[in-house]
This record gives sequence, structure tokens and C-alpha cells, in this order.
Amino acid sequence: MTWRADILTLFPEMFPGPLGLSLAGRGLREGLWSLFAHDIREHAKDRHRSVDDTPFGGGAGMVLRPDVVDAAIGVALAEAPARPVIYLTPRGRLLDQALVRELAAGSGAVLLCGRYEGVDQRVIEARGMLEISIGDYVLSGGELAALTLLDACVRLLPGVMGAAESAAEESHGAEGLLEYPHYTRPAEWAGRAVPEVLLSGHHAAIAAWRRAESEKVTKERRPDLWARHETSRGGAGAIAGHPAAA
Ligand code: 6GU
Repeated sequence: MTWRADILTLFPEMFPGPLGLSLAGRGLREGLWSLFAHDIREHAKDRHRSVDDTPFGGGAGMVLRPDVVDAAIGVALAEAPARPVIYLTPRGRLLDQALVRELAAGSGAVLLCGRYEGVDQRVIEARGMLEISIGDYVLSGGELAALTLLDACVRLLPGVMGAAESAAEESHGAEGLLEYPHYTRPAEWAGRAVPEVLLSGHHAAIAAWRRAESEKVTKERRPDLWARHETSRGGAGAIAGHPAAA
């Protein structure tokens, strides 16, 4: 079976969007993964097709109804049940490469994109949703977050990227370090030379220089990643322990 994503959204026209281009798009056309965008509004119960309502307790904005969202999830899961249901929200746990690897290693995901103020808490709990955020800033909806998460997962699927890129992901990403800087021709440009060692043809020296550059930039820019790199390798599974992983 191919890795399958079902998106639940009020804006299905946003998909596949950028994922229809480049390597992800080619993989999609070749059947290496599949994507189905569902309009949440198709699961509205009333003749006004309402999907949201005002929040109990008052306040601004609208909340997606649990019955409508639950029906949409039911239809999506029926196609391939053994998948996590992910709710994209700035309240979620931060997406990182370890979680991306776990999701890519599974059979796919159902991705719920919120709009308005959010989704009724009861359906989040009833469906055992995994709540995920892509960073500490606020987007106007979960759609761009879903596209981001999918891009990160799909590039890890077998056959989507060339062998060279796959190998790079293994050696770099798995180490938890930032990448070393890259250079190409011309060897001198605007009075700036390429680091001498890269022109030496000395493969061990080049590897050592790149490693040192990776460590330097990680220490400087991301002390949090550096600390994690130093203390642990891998660690507990990112999804393990979550009800949706069962
Ligand atoms: Cl997943 N959704 C929204 N609306 N904003 C976000 C986000 C998600 N992650 C970061 N900001």
C-alpha cells in the first residue's frame, strides 16, 4: 500500500498546491504516495451547511462542530484505518525531524486543518488526535502547516528523492546537526574565494572540515540542538505512548 494522506479542510483547493510540483509531485503522479483533500462542509448536517458555531462561554470567533468534524474523520479513516489523526494547531507539540520520520514510516495520516478559533475539544479527545504545531507563530489556518508536514514526510518515502539526497538525510539529519556551508563554481567570485580545503581533493580533510563547520554553526545558532546532540542519540519514540499510536 502506498503512503496515504487525507486532508480535512474548508479549502480543499489548497491541495496538492506546491506538493503537485517538483519531487513530491512526481512521486504523487507515480503513485509513491497519495493525497485526498476532503471538504469538511460536505459533512454538514443542516440545509445551511453550517460547520461552525459560537463558543460556549462567549468570546470572539467560531468553533468547528464536533459532529461535523467526526463525520469527516470517519469517512477518511474508513479508507485506511491504521493511521494517526493529526490536528494542526499552534497548541500542538512542535514538529521535528524525529516525528517526521515516525510519520513517514507509517502508512499515512489524516490531517485536520482548523480555521476560525479552533475545533471543539471533545472530538479531539474522542478521536485521540495527535496535535501538532509547526512553530511558534500563528497561521490563519492549518492548511500551510499540513502542506509543510506532508512535504517533510513525503521526501523520506522510498523512491521520492534520488539516492544522493536520501543518503544526505541519513548522515546529516540523523546526527541532529545543522548543515555545513556549500560552494560551487566559480572558485573565486566578487573577491571571495572558496575555502581552500574544498579544492584539495583530499576527501578525509574535506569530511573533517565539513564536520567541524556543522558543529560550529550548530553551537552558534542552535545551542538547543547542540545540547541534545551531545547528550543523546535518538531516544524514545516521538509518537509512542500517544493513544493514536496504538
Ligand atoms: Cl499547525 N496551525 C496554525 N493555525 N498556526 C500555526 C501552526 C498550525 N503551527 C504554527 N502556527
